[in-house]
Amino acid sequence: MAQSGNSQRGPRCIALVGPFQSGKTTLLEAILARTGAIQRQGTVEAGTTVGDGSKEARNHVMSVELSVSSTDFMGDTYSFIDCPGSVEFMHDMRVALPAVDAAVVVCEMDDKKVPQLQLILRELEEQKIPRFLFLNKIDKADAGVHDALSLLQPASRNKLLLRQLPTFSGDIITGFVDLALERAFVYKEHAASEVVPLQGDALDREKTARFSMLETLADHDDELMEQLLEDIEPPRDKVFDDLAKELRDGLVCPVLLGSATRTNGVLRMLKALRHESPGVAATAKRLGVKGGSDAVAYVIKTLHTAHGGKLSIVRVLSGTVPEGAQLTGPSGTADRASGVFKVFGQQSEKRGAAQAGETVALGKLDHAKTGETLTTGKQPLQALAEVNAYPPVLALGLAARERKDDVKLGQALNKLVEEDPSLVIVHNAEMQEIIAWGQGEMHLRVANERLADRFGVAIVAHPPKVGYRETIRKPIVQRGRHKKQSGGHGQFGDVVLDIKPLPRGSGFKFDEKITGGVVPRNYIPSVEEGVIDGLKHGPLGFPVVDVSVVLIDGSYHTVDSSDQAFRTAGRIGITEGLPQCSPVLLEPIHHVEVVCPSDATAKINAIISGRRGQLLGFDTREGWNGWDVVRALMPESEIGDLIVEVRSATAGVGSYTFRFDHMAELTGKQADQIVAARRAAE
Ligand SMILES: Nc1nc2c(ncn2[C@@H]2O[C@H](COP(=O)(O)OP(=O)(O)OP(=O)(O)O)[C@@H](O)[C@H]2O)c(=O)[nH]1
Ligand SMILES: [Mg+2]
Repeated sequence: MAQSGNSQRGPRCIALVGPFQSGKTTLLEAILARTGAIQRQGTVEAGTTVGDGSKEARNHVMSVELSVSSTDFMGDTYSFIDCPGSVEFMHDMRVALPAVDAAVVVCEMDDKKVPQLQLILRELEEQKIPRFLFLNKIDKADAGVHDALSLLQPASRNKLLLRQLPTFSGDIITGFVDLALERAFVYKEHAASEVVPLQGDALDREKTARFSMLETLADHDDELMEQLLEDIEPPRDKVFDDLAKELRDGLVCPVLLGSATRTNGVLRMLKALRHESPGVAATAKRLGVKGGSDAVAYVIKTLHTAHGGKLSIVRVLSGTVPEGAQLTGPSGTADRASGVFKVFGQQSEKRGAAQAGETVALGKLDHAKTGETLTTGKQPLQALAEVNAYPPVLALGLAARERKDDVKLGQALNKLVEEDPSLVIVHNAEMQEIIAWGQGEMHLRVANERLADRFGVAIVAHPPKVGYRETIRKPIVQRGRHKKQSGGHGQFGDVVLDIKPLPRGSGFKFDEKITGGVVPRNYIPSVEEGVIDGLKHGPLGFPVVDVSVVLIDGSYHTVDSSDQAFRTAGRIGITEGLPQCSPVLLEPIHHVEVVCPSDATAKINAIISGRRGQLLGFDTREGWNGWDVVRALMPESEIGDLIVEVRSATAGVGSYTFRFDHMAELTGKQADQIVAARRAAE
């Protein structure tokens, strides 16, 4: 077996991914303890893990951003990217994936977490990332592993391939047989498993399971298929080569067993990575990196630390990045790397040049953004991957608690978005508010905490304002007259406006039918401006739409008339006219598409109906086994926190997108309340 010679594949970069709370951070801790990078294995409960080192992660006892830690194992360096499991923080994982050699998908035998597993596997499948499944929490497993595989298989597009067979003492899994090595082990808590003889019943089960593993491999290897048919025992090297090749080509997903808290199965997993996961050369090839004398690096993550300034965590895909390297980004601008750092959770330690395969942090690359490809060459490189954040689903209005912090808030938000582009900041001029759009409740909460703790800006948050409008239902002809005699020069403007409602969605139309020059031509644009001024704030307190105004009559004064006077007259005319036109409130209605696992569809329908939604129907979600898409029309005011209910009805995986559809009249008690609230606010 090819036990040696793996260092030719160089430093590895491995993502730890998987459903929420499946044990990724704990597994990283076990890996770091097992490889001697830390003396004692910490726990997430005690807040002592390397992976969840940030203040926000500790506070919430969950991962809220990715975290990188490097360690050495059997002569090679491995950088592990501990990714958050929550759907709300998935962008960190998605944008880091292009640079990794392989992913370890940490999962559980839990049917409730299968849709989330499917979501994550889908990302890996689409990005063509070789992946292992690490079936964690085996210490408390109560289902058979075969049941687990049939439970998990629907989440994966490629075949799950059981690499290890559990062995039991009573109902408790006490060890495993490695089906490739054909060797039996018993777990030792926080120590290497012990090899035991493979015999009796375990041997029989091993033969069956091994045969089924080989059959799966043989689906893609004719020679192996022949050997199986002819009852020839394939050489062990061939089995390992097939495992490595089929993993790399995305044909199979090997499944390993273990317990992160007990450090069981961790060494086996590391060995599987060592022997079977591709190295940086294969990853560079997958991404289409052309080797040459210039170094190429991919930015996995951007951090603005409280003290050290900006750090860009990169994977070097080819060449060498020395301290002080000039790195050119896609825009063609070059920055000088001020320091090359080894990263270990929250710690970064200065080190020398980084070689191909290594994952390090680079200091002060002012222009570098997450997901970009940098080069030591002069010419910018094409993007190796393009990972756009999912559209955000929840909005929050933000303001600095103290006015003096306004500028600081703006700067802090820029940095926050640079760290996490799945957060979108919108400056809404009409509403005069800053809106933070995020991936969910926790995502926005963590953003606020970062603003306060790391950037020192205390925030007051409020629900974002709904884009209400108003219109009229009846026409009127209204005079607007402005006359002022103050001191010398007076002001005079006089207009007659024919105000009429227009069909929904028409906006505002202005026209004139002036004859005989009763309003001189040059003043007419000012009349229109005055009308527009008046429409900004209708009788109910909102901008007025779907109105036609025709200037039909008026009068002027040779000395006292002016643009300003006619503008004022126009505003007076519309402002006095509108309240007599039976004004009515309009609310924005959006077309909403909710995606959810099919077993939650009925619940989603109920949620939509409960929020004044009009169901348009549902279909199976194209390309998604076991998922539906529900379409509806919903008022904007009801969409506000829709995601919170959708997530809780779908074990965290449901989501939605929306786009504006139309404005609809809103009357009755609800409208009265909105108008009253608006008046009170003014
Ligand atoms: N029984 C048992 N519990 C485990 C095991 N691994 C992790 N846990 C527990 O599972 C919970 C979640 O562990 P984490 O390591 O934070 O899981 P995670 O996947 O990093 O969570 P997120 O990053 O927030 O998605 C903790 O309570 C762990 O103690 C295991 O092997 N066995
Ligand atoms: Mg975690």
